[in-house]
Amino acid sequence: MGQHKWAEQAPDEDFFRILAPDGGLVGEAPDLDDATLLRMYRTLVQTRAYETHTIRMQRRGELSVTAQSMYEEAVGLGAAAALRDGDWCFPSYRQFAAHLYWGVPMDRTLAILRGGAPETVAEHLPMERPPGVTFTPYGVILGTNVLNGAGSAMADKLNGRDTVTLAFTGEGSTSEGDFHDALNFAAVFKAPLVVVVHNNQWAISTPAHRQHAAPTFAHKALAHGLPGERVDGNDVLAMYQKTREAVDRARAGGGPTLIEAVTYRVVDHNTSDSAEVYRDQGLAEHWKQFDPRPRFEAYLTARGLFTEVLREQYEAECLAEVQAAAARALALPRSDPMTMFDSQLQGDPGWHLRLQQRELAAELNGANPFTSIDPETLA
Ligand SMILES: Cc1ncc(C[n+]2csc(CCOP(=O)(O)OP(=O)(O)O)c2C)c(N)n1
Repeated sequence: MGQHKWAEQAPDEDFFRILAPDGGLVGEAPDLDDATLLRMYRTLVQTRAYETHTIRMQRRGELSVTAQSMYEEAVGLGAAAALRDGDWCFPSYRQFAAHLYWGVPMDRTLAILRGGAPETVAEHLPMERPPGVTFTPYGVILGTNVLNGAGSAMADKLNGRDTVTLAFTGEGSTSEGDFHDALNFAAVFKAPLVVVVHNNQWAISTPAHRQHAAPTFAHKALAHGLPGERVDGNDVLAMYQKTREAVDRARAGGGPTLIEAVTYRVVDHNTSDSAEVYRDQGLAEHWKQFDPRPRFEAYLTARGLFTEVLREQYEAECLAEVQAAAARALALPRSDPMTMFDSQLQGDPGWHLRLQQRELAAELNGANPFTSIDPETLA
């Protein structure tokens, strides 16, 4: 039986943009100093080096699985650059550029991909807030980090802090109940939350038009009564500008904003996926011309900031950084799989988790988890 391939629908180009695809200015550039622009550019180079290396590590069996943001790095980067020290970021698994911009050590994200200790969310969160933006471990369970982000934003509001929370989610994840619970709650209580919908048009093998019937993902803001923006997700400056406006509004008490970042998943969903099985790869090739990096380079060139020598210098530095981080991550002890049940829930986790706990213990001891446990003993 042949595999069905969905026909794709090109997204409407009616979105906010500052840089044209060739890097020329079509809007007013945000007022960013040279050091910040170069930090943003270096993060683009760093993210690509990091992701290229993590794929190599996965192929060598050093990581279980990893997702990439290659060709869509501007979403995480532009949005996160609009935060300031003390703010929070709740990323999903496709915004490594956001982590890297704020200096989250690469070995920390590599340890998560590797199943390295520490295991629990609680252990990953620093007790003392570090300088800069605090990142939660990236959310793989779709929709949850938007809900958690809404709670975090509300906590800051109730405690009188002027902190803003940025949460990312994929366009497929907007079909999860958690996403709507979060927007509804945040809008009613004016939580200082900015939600970026990273619309790369594919939720693994489901194209956006088979997944929801609203005209755009930004329209979901209308139903919940908060501002919605649609932005060119391959334009670093546009992502920065619209997120900055949303962050400033949230900090001033104006409540949440939803931003749809329109981009395209040029690469596979993750290292366990083969996109050519379910989609026509011609469009992926087409979208490579909107790569945010040469576009930003053109802007930096016009500002007298970019040279080939600088790019080569950054590439060499970033490769050395990722190799050093990989060596540190490989040296970390593996976490004990049984600890995944600790610190997640208070009190009795309930019979179903107790069953899973015993099934895992049986499997680790070489027994068949499905025949060696009598569920009746768990009641
Ligand atoms: C609650 C939940 N259901 C299903 C999955 C399996 N899953 C992982 S990624 C994914 C698709 C997500 O697509 P999208 O939100 O568009 O994000 P993208 O990966 O394209 O960035 C699915 C269904 C999951 N992680 N969590």
